[in-house]
Amino acid sequence: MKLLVTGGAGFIGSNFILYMMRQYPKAQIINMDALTYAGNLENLRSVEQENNYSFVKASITDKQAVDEIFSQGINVVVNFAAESHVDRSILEPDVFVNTNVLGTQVLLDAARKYGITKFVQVSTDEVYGSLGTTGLFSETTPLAPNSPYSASKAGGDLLVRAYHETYGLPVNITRCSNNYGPYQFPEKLIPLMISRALTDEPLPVYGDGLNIRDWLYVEDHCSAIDLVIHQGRSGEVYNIGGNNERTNIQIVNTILQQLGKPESLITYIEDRPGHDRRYGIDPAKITKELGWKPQHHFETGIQETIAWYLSHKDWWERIQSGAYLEYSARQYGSRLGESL
Ligand code: NAD
Ligand code: TDX
Repeated sequence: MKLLVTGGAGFIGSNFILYMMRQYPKAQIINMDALTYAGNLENLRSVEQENNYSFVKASITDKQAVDEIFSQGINVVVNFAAESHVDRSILEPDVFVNTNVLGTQVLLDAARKYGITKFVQVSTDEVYGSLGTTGLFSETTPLAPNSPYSASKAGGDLLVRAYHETYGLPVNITRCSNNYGPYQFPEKLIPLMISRALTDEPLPVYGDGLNIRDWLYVEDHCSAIDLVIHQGRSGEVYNIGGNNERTNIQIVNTILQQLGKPESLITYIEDRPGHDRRYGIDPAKITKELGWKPQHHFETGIQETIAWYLSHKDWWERIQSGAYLEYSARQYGSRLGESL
């Protein structure tokens, strides 16, 4: 397998590369990432010297760079590259459309030209919009995105679908619920609350704190994508989720309890515009068809995750100070002939 992972320096992409290198020591893995603020090569320090791993700094919107990489004989593509933060999409939608829609189309064109055997589009449950108090998202739930982020992800998904229907490209789309685990950028709920609680800063909870997310440990997402690469039926969508619905305030309280910090840190602030009330995934299709099962229980997974951020304080402090960007420049700047 010669695997192209786009967005491999981000949270899920870097966990996926580490997972695949453990599972398939003989696979060639190319990580292509534009190294936006969310890309952190420090996540991949443990594998950067391996012969079967390489890194290319490039944007998925750059046709020439993408063509050059595909011309090396890639056979599988997993597209993680995206702008991924809902709040940022509300402030700056254009970069979301550019990467998540147009960038996906650039990759699809190259995948077509070079005849790849599998294109996996890593998407999100947010494309389905918001649930009421009952029901779950299935693969046939109509798309109803509510934020510029989720609309741009839905746009990417529709192009992937169209390239399958029109050109017969062998694709799958995966739609996963909220991930948690090591290396998540500290702008997202769990690492943000942990890092702020540890420094006794107020914890900003949007609205009434009763919005519900369905949490999945990142490694369980990785194992699901691995199965989709190898066994996913061409053209199919697979929802991925572990049936772990929690309100945001439950998550924040769990973090406070484990860190021994007071509830007085919680500060309710104005709600996120267009804030989806509830997400919940029905994973019956991937469970039945591909035999996928999550290995991590939420109660232990969240404890381990909090412990990871506690023992990797230097990792998130280097992000907060911007020092992680210097590492990329030192590690790859000269090799790439540019200053990152
Ligand atoms: P992330 O923001 O941590 O990482 C995104 C990565 O993509 C970064 O390394 C960034 O540098 C890179 N990138 C951004 N624009 C690029 C471009 N134009 N070209 C190349 N690389 C670019 O995101 P994440 O949380 O790891 O999410 C990865 C994927 O999974 C995204 O597609 C996201 O929509 C999807 N997803 C995330 C979650 C979640 O809970 N985090 C859940 C479901 C789906
Ligand atoms: O400071 C905060 N306060 C707060 O109350 C932040 C950052 C979030 N929240 C709330 C908003 C959401 O209801 O917590 C919930 C989770 O927020 P995020 O971590 O921003 O995630 P979400 O908006 O649910 O989207 C995530 O899951 C689906 C990822 O960021 C997406 O990339 C993925 O597609």
